[in-house]
Amino acid sequence: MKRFLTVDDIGDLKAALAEAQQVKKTPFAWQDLGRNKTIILVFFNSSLRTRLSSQKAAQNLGMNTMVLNINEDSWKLETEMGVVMDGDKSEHLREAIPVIGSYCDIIGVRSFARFESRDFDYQETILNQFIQYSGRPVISLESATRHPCQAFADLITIEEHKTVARPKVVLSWAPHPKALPQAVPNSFAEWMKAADVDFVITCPEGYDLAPDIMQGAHLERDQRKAFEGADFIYAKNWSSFEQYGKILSKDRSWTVDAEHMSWTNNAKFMHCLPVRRNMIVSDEVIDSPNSLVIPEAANRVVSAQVVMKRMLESL
Ligand code: AN0
Ligand code: CP
Repeated sequence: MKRFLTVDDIGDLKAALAEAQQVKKTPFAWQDLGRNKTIILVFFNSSLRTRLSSQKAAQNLGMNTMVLNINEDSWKLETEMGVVMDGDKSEHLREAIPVIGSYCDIIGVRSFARFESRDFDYQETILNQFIQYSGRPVISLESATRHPCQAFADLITIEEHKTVARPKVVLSWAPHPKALPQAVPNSFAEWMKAADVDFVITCPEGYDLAPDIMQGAHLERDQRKAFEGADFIYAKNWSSFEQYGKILSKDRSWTVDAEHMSWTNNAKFMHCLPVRRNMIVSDEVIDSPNSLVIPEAANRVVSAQVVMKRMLESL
């Protein structure tokens, strides 16, 4: 595996899930695979889970890990091509990326949507530069439009907790005070469409995801109807794709509370975290026995380890 950005990069999902089960059962079985290998994790944005689960996954595989927080530990980086660098940016990505590549065998990058230009974000300008100039396999640790390590962990969690062969999985928009990227819902939708589940998206007008993401997903505008018979509720806020990066609603009637959950088939509650309590989900729902947020986060080690293992195997 040379890159991990979308669901297409993982190949057959059944095989990936079987591998995830193996990795979870015997996490230290591949300690030799990563010996004398190094992964560098580059963060343009904050992280708790991605940072720690990636480090843990690398450690389980016997790899060395280095973490670079751009703007905090390093020079401020210029990302535009062809500019006169007379501002506050001391170094260009064009040099920084191959230098980082020269110190490691695998690179992980987190670079969120910037919301300055939909084209810049949706063309994955930053991530593609890492792919093009590093000479190393690249893992997306949440790019402008995708969060594949999260979606893979979500799929593993659904597989572990489902009680019917083909569960109904609902991705529900929920309110949030700040404009958030579409990366998590994009990836979740992409992975659920590829998985053996009945997948429904519910969101207010103006919050439809990109057309290629919506295509093949069942959209139900009425949140209550969407929740009826659901086995899994996956809540997430995202900003508008149409009116790119805008907050069009903070309607708290979309907050997932006990009444919302009463419409479901005793559904399990999921969220990628970090979550704002009583905005996205009420205390009683996230604290209930049906909440999977902690095992879901724990599975981030498993998804990251499968990806890194496959990359090490193809070095
Ligand atoms: C980010 C997002 O919504 O993309 C990261 C989620 C994993 N969330 C926040 O910035 C709160
Ligand atoms: N879910 C997730 O990616 O969390 P962090 O932003 O803390 O890494």
